[in-house]
Amino acid sequence: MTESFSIDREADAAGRFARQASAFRDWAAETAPGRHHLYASYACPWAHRTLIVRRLKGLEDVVGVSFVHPFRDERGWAFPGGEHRDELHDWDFLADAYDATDPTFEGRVTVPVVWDRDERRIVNNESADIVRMLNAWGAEGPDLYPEGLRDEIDAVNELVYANVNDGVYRTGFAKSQEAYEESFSALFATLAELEERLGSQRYLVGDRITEADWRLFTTLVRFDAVYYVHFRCNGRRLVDHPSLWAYARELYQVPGVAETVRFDEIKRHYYTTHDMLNPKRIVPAGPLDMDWDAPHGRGRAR
Ligand SMILES: N[C@@H](CCC(=O)N[C@@H](CS)C(=O)NCC(=O)O)C(=O)O
Repeated sequence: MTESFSIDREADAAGRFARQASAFRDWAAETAPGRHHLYASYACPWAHRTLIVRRLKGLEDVVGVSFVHPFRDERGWAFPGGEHRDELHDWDFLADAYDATDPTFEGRVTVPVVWDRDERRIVNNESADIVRMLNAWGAEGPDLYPEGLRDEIDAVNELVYANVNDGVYRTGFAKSQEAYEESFSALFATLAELEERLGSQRYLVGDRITEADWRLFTTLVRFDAVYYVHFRCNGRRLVDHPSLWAYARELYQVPGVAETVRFDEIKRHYYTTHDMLNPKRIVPAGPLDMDWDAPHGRGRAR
């Protein structure tokens, strides 16, 4: 067993969780039906972005997808069968894709991954790149990274990534009280800032939904079910932020998006996979008070 499969998490000397950099960052400017295949997990917020963009850009018949099982042990993401099988190679583990691409790869095996069937290798395993490739490949649906808004989208992404997307992980995987409090404060300060912003505008950037919104959404949708409890992000719940909660419901209700949200897999993954946080692997039954289909009321002038 290599070190790369350790379940424990990396941390710096002060106990701060440090996410590894993605290893495969090639850019595929175009695709052809069946050429690229996505490896994803319904549980993972980074993979979730790519599933949403694949759906919204009408790429479901162009880019195939295989789903890993939500439970992950020291062998990494697996394809035990049924709904969770590798549609292309019948591999047992996602590590096989990394191995086939670079036998010397020693990092953590992560989702999402875009596999190139012609070149028989991973092209890219960084969700930020993958959403942009999918956005460029898909002829349908809105442009999620429009030319004139790119600087502003990049700026919002940076804040949301550091303090919210990665922030919940840094809070949950902190190995010291100081590291925990540092990311906890940044997380809730940023959520307060976003709450205010979304009180006066409908979306994060401009007057339309962009990739910035989907990148925030996949963390928000997991917040009360997982991060509030499992990662000790218990400052406030999503439902305690009226604008953010209505905004998240609006995004959830965009046609096609709800089908990408699998609360069963999300909860099962987090609560059964991180034994250092939840050794008995009991999956909390709540929340019981969130109606994602309730009217969001975001269309009104503000
Ligand atoms: N920067 C990567 C991060 C992906 C990532 O960390 N994915 C997690 C799942 S939520 C993973 O596969 N973790 C496996 C592991 O750490 O062993 C991206 O955005 O694509």
